[in-house]
Amino acid sequence: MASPEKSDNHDAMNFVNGEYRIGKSGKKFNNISPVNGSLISIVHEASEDDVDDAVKAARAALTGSWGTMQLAERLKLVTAIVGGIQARFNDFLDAEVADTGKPVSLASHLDIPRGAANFEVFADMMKNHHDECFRMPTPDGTGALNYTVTKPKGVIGIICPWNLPLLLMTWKAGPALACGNTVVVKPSEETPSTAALLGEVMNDVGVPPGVYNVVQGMGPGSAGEFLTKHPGVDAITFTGETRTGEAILQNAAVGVRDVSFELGGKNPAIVFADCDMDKAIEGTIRSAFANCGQVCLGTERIYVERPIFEKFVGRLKAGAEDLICGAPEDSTTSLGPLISKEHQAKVLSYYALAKKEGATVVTGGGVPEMNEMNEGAWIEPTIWTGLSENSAVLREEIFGPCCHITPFDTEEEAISMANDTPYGLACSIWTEDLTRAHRVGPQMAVGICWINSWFLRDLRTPFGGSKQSGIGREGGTYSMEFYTELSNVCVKL
Ligand code: NAD
Ligand code: 6OD
Repeated sequence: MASPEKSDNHDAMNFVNGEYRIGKSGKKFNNISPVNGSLISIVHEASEDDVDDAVKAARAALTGSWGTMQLAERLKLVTAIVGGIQARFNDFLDAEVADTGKPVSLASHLDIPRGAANFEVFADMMKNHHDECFRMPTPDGTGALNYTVTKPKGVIGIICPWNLPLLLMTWKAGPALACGNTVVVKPSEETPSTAALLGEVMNDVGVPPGVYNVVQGMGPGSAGEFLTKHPGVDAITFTGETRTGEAILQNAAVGVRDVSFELGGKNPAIVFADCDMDKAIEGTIRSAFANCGQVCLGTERIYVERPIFEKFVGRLKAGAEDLICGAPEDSTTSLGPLISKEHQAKVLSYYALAKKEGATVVTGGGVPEMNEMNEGAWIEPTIWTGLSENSAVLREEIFGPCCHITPFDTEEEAISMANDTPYGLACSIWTEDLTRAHRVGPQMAVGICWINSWFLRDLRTPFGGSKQSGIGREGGTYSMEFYTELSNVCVKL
C-alpha cells in the first residue's frame, strides 16, 4: 500500500488519516474523459477495510486534537483551506475540467470559487454563533437557568454526484468542518480528482489527520454502500438521484442516523407575457443548458403565456443554436459534453422517446459532429414543443441540455401545471409585475423559487427540495442545524 504525501497526478487515490493510499484490495478503474474518451487517470477503489479505516480515523480525530481544539483555532484552519484552494486554483481547475469536460470559463467562475467560498461562509458563520439562554422561575423562588450547548454531530458521511463535484462536496464539508465534525467523503466515480486533491490542501494548511478523508469507488457493493452502512458514521449527507437516496435511506435507518438529501428535480419556469423578454431568454438559456443541462436546479419544463409563445420559442431556439460545443479550454466554447457515454445514451433515449411521443423538435435532438472529439459524450441542446403533460419526457428528470415548452392561458393553469410533478426542487418565474411575482412565488411547490433569475445564490439562505427532491435544508443556520447536536443544560439555582 503506497502512502505518498501528494496524490499522484495520474492516479486518483483514497485519502485516509492524512495519507494517500491505493485500495487494500488493489481494485482500480479507469477515469475516462467525456471530451474525447481518452484515459484521464486510474482510480484506486476503496475496499470495505479502507472505508473502515477512514471512519475510524475520523472518529479518532474527533476525540483527538481536532475535537479538543479551541473554536477560534479550528475556524482559522477552516479559513486557511480557502487560501489553500485559491493558491492551487489552477490545479483544481485542471482536475475539475478534465473529469467533467465542462468549459474552463464555467469552472473558473463557478465550481472552483464556490468550492473555496463554501469554507469561508461557514467559518464566518460559526465565528458569530451564539448559544441561547433562558431564565425560568421555579416554585421555591430561586429560579433556574437553561443554556444550549452546540456540539459537532460526529463523523459525517458525504456522498457526492459528478455534476459540480468540488462545489457540491465542499457545500457539505465546509459547514461540517466549521461545526467541528470530521468527514469521510465519497466522490462520484466519474469525478474522483478534486476531492482527492483537497487532501493536499488539508495537509498543507495543517488540518489534523483524520478530519478529512476520501474514499473512492462506486455506490452499491462499493465505497458508497460501505460508507453509508458503516455504524461509525453518525449522519449522512447525500446529493444525487432520488432512487439512490431511497437506497441510502434504508442504510441510514439502521442506527437511526440523521440524513440530509439533495435529490433530483424536474424544474419548471413560468414565463408571463409581461416579462422582460431579453432577461427571460438569457436566463432560460442558462437554466436549461448551462453545464450541458447537468444542474439539479436546471429548467426542463417551460410554461409560456400564449401571446408570447411563438416569439419565446423562436428566440430560445436562436439562443440554443448560438451555443458552441467545444473543447473546455477554447474560449468560444459555451457547451461541454455530458459526463459519460452512459449518460449520453440515457439522454439520447429521451430524445428518441420525445419523437416517439409526438414532440415537435424545435432544435437539436442528436449528436453534433465533433471530429477528433467524436469519442466524447457530446449532445445537441434540444427544445421540444407539443408533448402532453403526462408524457415521460415531461415527468422524468433527464439531466441533459433539453427542455419542453408548453403554452398557457391563465396564471392558475401555469401554476397548476408547474406544480404537477413528483419533484419540488426549484423554479423560475419571469414577470415584470411585482404583485404577480409575490402572488405566484409563494404558491410554487419547490424549495427554491427565483423571480427573474436563476441559480442566484446567497449561501445563508435555505437550500433544498420538497417532495421527491430532498429531505432537509442546508445553507446558513440550516446547515448548522444539520451538522450540530444541540444540548440544553438546565441549572437549578
Ligand atoms: P447518483 O445518485 O447516481 O450518484 C450520486 C452518488 O451516490 C455517487 O457518488 C454514487 O457513487 C453514489 N451512490 C450510488 N448508489 C449508491 C448506493 N446504493 N449507496 C451509496 N452511494 C451510492 O447521482 P449522479 O448521477 O452522480 O448525479 C445526478 C443526480 O444528482 C441527478 O438526479 C441530480 O438531480 C442530482 N443532483 C441533485 C442536486 C440537488 O441539490 N438537489 C445537486 C446535484 C445533483
Ligand atoms: O448552490 C448550491 O449550494 C447548490 N447546492 C447547488 C446545487 C446544484 C445542483 O446541481
